[in-house]
Amino acid sequence: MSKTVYLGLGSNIGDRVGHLKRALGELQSRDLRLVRVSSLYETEPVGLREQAWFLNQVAEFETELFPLQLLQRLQRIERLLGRKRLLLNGPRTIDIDILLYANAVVDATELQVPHPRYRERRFVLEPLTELNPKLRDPETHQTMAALLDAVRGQAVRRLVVEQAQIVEGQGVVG
Ligand code: PH2
Ligand code: MG
Ligand code: MG
Repeated sequence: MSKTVYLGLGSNIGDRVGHLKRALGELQSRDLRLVRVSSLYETEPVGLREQAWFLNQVAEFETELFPLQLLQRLQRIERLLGRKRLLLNGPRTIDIDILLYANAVVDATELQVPHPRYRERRFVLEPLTELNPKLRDPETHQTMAALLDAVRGQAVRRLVVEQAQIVEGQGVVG
């Protein structure tokens, strides 16, 4: 049985658009199929404020991978794209987080799903709401649109880029 998962991508070092595109290209595979992607959002850093603005995006996938298998896949791709873990919440070439995995709640040491901080982060809720405003949080049962309403304070800017440019040559339409 395949599951619907939402992944959050972020980059604030170097060629940010290039890193997001490359991550989406590397993620797509037989057991992890891209369904659709949000627009790109330029977002003010949350947590550690003294760093460059991020580009953030959310992508919806279908997968047969279990959550911990998916996590390993994401970490391999982060390493491939040159991610170095120097500073908690610090600058990164690419960060790929599991935001939601179907209706599952996972509480392991290595992985918590839903992502433990996504409900406070406009840089995630804005693209999630763009993709699926009626989607409900498996724990609080609030919709993404309702969660987004609570975090309007953080600055985000939607970049107007053609979808075709976002997932270059990956055969995704619409
Ligand atoms: N990621 C963080 C910490 N802060 N801020 C923005 N705007 N975007 C991010 O992706 C981000 C962040 C930790 O993963
Ligand atoms: Mg993160
Ligand atoms: Mg992460």
